[in-house]
Amino acid sequence: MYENYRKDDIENHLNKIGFTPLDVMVTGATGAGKSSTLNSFFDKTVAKVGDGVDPETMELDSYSLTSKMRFWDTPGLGDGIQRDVEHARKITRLLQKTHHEQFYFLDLAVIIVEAGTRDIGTTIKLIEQVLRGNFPAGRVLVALNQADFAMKGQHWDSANNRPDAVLKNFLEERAASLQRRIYESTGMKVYKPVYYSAKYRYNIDRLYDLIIDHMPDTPRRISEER
Ligand SMILES: Nc1nc2c(ncn2[C@@H]2O[C@H](COP(=O)(O)OP(=O)(O)OP(=O)(O)O)[C@@H](O)[C@H]2O)c(=O)[nH]1
Ligand SMILES: [Mg+2]
Repeated sequence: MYENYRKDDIENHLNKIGFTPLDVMVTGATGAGKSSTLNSFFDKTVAKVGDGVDPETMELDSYSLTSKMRFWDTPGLGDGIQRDVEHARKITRLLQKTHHEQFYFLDLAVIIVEAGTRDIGTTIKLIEQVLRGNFPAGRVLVALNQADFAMKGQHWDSANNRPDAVLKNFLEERAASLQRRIYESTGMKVYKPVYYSAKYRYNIDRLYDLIIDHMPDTPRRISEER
């Protein structure tokens, strides 16, 4: 479904960068729905989804959507102190990976946050301890998943596969508050998060738009960053 979506926009951007594919890391707290989100992009099961009890993704896995765009699934933080240390180390290694010691490998990072929780401690920790210092702020995007369950399943209009007016309002406010809280806690300015449901494939195109609209047009040259 997304193989041909905004193909020209993607190609034009990537021509400016000068190489392909665009490497996008998907990150966030455990259980936020990173793997489910990737499955929605691909319209099939590519990444293993958890049963909601134990954390599922333990390693880094990459999936190419087209020859132009590649996604990296990562293990979520918030799953115990020792595991968090190991997972943070894996993610950091990916963030520091380079092409020919000239360019950094990753172009963008997307942080997935559960729409139904006000607890963004793990997200803040991820930004402060892993992303900040290893990755430029302008390349970090934030998205709220599980839009269907943000009010514990209430106000989800399942007949039309979308939130009703009450839930929509709630999600809008959540997005604005998340953007503000990230800035207050970390000093990082992010674009207003989009909200979507990986489970019901609601607004998946909005998430894809967020990525396409904020694709960088320069490579991350090592010498320029540090
Ligand atoms: N209601 C609802 N549930 C979802 C949605 N997306 C994911 N889930 C559920 O949330 C749980 C965790 O999903 P995963 O995709 O495994 O989450 P993850 O972020 O990859 O988790 P880790 O790999 O442990 O870091 C699973 O039970 C999913 O079915 C959604 O949009 N709506
Ligand atoms: Mg996972």
